[in-house]
Amino acid sequence: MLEEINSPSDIKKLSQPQIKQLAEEIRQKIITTVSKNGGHLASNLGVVELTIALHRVFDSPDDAIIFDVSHQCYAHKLLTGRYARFDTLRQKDGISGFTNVDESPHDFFTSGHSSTSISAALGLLTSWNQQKKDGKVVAVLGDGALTGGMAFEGLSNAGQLRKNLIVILNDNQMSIDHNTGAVSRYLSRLSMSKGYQSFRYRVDKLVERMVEKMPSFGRPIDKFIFRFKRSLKGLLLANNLFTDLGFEYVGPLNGHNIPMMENVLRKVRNLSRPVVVHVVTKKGKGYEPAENTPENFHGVGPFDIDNPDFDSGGALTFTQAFSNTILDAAVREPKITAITAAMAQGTGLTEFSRKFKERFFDVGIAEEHAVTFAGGQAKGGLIPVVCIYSTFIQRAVDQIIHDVSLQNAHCIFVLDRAGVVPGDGVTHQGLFDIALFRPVPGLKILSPVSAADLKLCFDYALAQGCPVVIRYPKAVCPKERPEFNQKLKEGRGILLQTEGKSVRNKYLIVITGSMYSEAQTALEDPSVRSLKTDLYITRFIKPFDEEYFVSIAEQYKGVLFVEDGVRTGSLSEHLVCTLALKKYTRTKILAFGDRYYGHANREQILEEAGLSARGIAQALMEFRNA
Ligand SMILES: Cc1ncc(C[n+]2csc(CCOP(=O)(O)OP(=O)(O)O)c2C)c(N)n1
Repeated sequence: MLEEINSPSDIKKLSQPQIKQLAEEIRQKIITTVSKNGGHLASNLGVVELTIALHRVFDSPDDAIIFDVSHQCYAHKLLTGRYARFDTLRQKDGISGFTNVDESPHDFFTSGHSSTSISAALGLLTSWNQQKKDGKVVAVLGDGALTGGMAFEGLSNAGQLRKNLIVILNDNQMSIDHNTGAVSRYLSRLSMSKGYQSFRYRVDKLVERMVEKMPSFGRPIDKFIFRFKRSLKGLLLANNLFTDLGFEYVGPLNGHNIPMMENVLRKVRNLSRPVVVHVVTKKGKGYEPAENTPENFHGVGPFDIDNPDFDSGGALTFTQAFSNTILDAAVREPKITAITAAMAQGTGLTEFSRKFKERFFDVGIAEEHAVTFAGGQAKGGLIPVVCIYSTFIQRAVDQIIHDVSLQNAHCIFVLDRAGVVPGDGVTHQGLFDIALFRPVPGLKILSPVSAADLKLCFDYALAQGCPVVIRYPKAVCPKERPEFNQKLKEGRGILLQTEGKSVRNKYLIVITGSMYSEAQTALEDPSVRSLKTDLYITRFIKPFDEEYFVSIAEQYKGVLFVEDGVRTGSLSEHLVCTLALKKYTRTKILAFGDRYYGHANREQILEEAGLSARGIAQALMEFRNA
């Protein structure tokens, strides 16, 4: 049946038994595709019925459905004409794992970062209203996304503007891991009150009837009556957070009961005020392993459906290397705390959270708060280690400048997924951190090359009295070399020399730590090998010992810079200028261009940007031939 669905209008005519079958087909399609391509499984399985109900009641794209983060948009994609391409999910030139404005008119926002849907939806609705365009706007966000401050900024503004914004709160009590924080506890209390909704309805009716019997005396009295109604209702039933902010509130509803949800959605469609529809769903619904441990099926690589097993096969990743590093360090240094913004597993903090419970803080999807909270902890004498993906720290640039660096607070920022991020696409690449943080005074930035180097960098960061950023990629650590164990010298890198030629006849490749494997592979290319090229691993992005570097670099026949970040604002660009001021101009830069890079695997993304092993070898050859 799913094959026949080309647009949401095709599902509007289906009977309820057909709809049930459709939901089952969507689930199977999601499970088989994600098992092959990887992707977000548990979140998508949880919203199949909700997505069907939304598309039966609303008329996308005349109405807009905006998914928060949008990692849960697979059923939406399958119902909006992307079934035929669904097998290409997250693959190069295939469809994205998130909503993407370039992909379909049904995707109103290119999303990937959390807690933005209410603001985006409210802006769209305001725009449509001002242009007298009909059309309803729905924001779908999870209870995890509701822990993000931006969601509350949006709610506050929506409560004030009083437009018919429809907010669907998809409450599965899970963020990636179990949701944390007071907001999460609050939602649990709401969803436990089973008879609440019908009670609320009866009280509403009763109050309306009482007020109708009162005579009208014009505007001031109307205002008084409105307040009277509110307080009477407030006396008879507890208002909740949403009603207090000016929203109607409906729920909690069973998010797997399509007819019931359709019924409610049809009613809220025509309200003249903002409304929150609180829907309770089961993350991972329909696939037992994901229902049992949804945290293991949030974002996954390919897996065997009958026997899922996510063992990395023994290869040490940077994430695991960091996990070991912080565990060791925390035993030695009791002042260390670890802070995550809902990414304990992804950043390698699960073990830390078990062993050092009282020193571990999952603050929810609240990167800005995480950073300022760390600033406060540091000022109080602790050494907070804030673990956030490079792409998500973008949110907290001001907090790093204002609340940490300006205070010279001794915080350590560990940026996982720096550089190229496979699979997730434009919203998740970690290409901006160097350019964003290099200009910040008082901040040190390190880019370790291996697991041993990561440990050295971490120990160095612990010994500083100032903020330090450590960035590394989503990748397996390269094989150790004795040089990687060299003690850190502030601002200086690691020089790996080839033998056989004088420096004047050699080329130098200068890399950020994450580019070591590709540079090394390039150097093994037979044509490049004959060039006798040396490698300088910068280790430090900042501070950088320029004098020392220039004294080395200017001896070479040419210097090729390879940096896994955007070129504008890069370290490479700065060093090329530094060398040029010394009248040395035989330089070339390989870095990411002034555009966004989509979903593909690491090699493909690097290839596209010219930074693959092949790209490096080619640049070196062209350089020589120039
Ligand atoms: C700013 C930001 N921080 C972190 C993430 C990583 N992340 C993706 S989904 C997710 C959990 C979302 O939970 P919820 O909104 O409840 O949706 P569910 O997956 O449970 O449906 C997190 C933390 C993100 N996308 N954006």
